[in-house]
Amino acid sequence: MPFSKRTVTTVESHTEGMPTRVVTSGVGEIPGATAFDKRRYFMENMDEIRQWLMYEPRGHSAMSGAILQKSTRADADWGVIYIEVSGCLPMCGHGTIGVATVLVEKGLVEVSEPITTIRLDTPAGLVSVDVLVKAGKAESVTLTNVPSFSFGLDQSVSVPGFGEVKYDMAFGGNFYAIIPAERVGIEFDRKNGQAFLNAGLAISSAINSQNLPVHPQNPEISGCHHIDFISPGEDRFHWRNAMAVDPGWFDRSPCGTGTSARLAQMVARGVFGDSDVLINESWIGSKFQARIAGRTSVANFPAIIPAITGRAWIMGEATWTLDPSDPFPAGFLL
Ligand code: PYC
Repeated sequence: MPFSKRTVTTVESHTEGMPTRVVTSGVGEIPGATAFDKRRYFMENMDEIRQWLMYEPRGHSAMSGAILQKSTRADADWGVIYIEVSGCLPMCGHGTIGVATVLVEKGLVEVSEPITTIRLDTPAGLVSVDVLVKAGKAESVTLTNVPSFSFGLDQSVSVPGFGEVKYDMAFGGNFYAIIPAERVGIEFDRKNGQAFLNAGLAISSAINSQNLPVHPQNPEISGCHHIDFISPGEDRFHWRNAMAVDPGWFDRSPCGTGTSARLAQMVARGVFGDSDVLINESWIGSKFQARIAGRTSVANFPAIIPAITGRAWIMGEATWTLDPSDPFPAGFLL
């Protein structure tokens, strides 16, 4: 490839409708003693790679991906740095399900049937996944997420155009503000997508300026960029969500870290127990199952270990090259 300034290979997957572009080669080893350090180094020094792969014309306004790395810890098989249009999340549930599916189906881990267990070194900590494998195919993935906790029930901020808005703040690998859809006066219907995105942006901006959430053990994890508008489903353990993400897109999957946060919030509200199973349905109707795999604490916060089950599919493989004369080496967002 004589005109290429950079070449990266990817496996393209989607998890319940949400893309995970899994980078399998070409980025090299990102410097850092831990996955969290690697994420910081990548954000400070290599962000043009994220923009190049996530923004248009190679990606789109809701693009998401993950870069495979060597693990920085002896007890993990692979390291992962999550990338998306909005930046680099410490943890991404749908991305983890996509990564696990790619690792199994592309033979990047030793596969055993019916369950292949993979341990991932993520910026948010060690995450273990159990992949249900049949005839070499990853049928579903159950991810045991980082400890998730309710950060505060009945919080409130003043939001231009909406007045005082009450929400519950919970952490599931990222911070989530959880708000019943009817509270913002918007009918839970796809035709109202833009209205939910506008409300989500206004609310997250108000939260980040008036009541910034900061992780009690890692102050570098702060801010709320995900607003989880929830709506009841068929029974008390089936919920629908419109997950509005800065700078204005919906998670197409039910959102793994969001589902973890929601579980922690339901536990804090006393409406979810150890033997219950939550069906969390995305804006496009795809579903994750969630349950409590254990209990722990994070600083002074009682926490749960969520287990989230979902499916991912490989759609293809790509080799991305950067022509030095390309006018959009870092892409663009409309
Ligand atoms: O599945 O955790 C998730 C996620 C975060 C943002 C988009 N998906």
